[in-house]
Amino acid sequence: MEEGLSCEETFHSFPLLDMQGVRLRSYIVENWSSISAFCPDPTDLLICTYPKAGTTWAQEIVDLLLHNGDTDVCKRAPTNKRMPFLEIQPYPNLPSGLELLKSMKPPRVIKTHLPIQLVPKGFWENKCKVIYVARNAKDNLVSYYHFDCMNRLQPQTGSWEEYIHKFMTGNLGWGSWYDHVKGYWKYREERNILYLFFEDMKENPRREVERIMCYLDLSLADDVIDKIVQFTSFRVMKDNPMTNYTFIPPSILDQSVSSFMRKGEVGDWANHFTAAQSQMFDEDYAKQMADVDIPFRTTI
Ligand code: PPS
Repeated sequence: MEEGLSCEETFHSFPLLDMQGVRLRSYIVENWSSISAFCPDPTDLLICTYPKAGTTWAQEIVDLLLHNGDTDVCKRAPTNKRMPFLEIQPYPNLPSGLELLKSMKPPRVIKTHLPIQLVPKGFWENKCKVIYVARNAKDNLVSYYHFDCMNRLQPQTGSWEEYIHKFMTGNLGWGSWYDHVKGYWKYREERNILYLFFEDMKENPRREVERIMCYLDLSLADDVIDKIVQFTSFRVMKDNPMTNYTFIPPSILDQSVSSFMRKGEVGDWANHFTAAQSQMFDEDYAKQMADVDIPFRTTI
């Protein structure tokens, strides 16, 4: 359990407010001036995602790559302590992402869910490396729905049908999935962003681990890469108390409602969408994504 948190404490959800047209938890908007003023070191690495796209998975792979596959070192602390979440201020008695970052020396691995236009400009000015993980809209939606059901800090989900509409209209924390994936896609070459897909990571994790390794200018031995692939498999990460978010108390993340490491699959959306919902979603998707050709896959 994280220091400073008690199981008995009752937590309430944060309302969503608008920041330049993006829905964000109120405390992010209230602390916006310090978040946007954050200036990274050029050696810092940023991992960006729309929520539930595979952040934790990418973080674990990166941490292992940076530590030559040393699994003991990567168990030194929970994910959120090893790799601070830039814009998060969980609760007054817990350090914010910015406070954690201040206490760490570069090079640091930093997590954000901010859309590209809200990423502090220092990351671009300092030419930091940036890894983006994108996940197909339907599976991303399903994962976010289950997370919002178990996360006491997030607004109420409403019904599944209502939630689909919230997703389609960008009325969820961190805004529109469509704008998010398109924003990073548009700038991936100009800003040297490594743009990864969750589905590719599932299909061939070794290939994607190697892509990340090359992007980080690392060269690890074959057996170390094998070890990293094995240690970052869904099963192993689900059982690892440093990656499965059991370090957050159930009064915040109630894993009896849904596990943080829930299924980790491609295509689970088919167990949730009715045929009518799927058709309605696909028609809207075609319109929202008409201006871009990002090779998302809803099955592998
Ligand atoms: S968060 O809260 O935004 O940081 O969540 P995030 O880590 O982005 O996404 C959580 C989903 O990623 C799945 N996951 C994995 N899938 C396969 N393999 C591995 N190793 C893995 N690690 C995390 C996790 O199970 C969530 O997806 P769902 O579909 O809900 O299971």
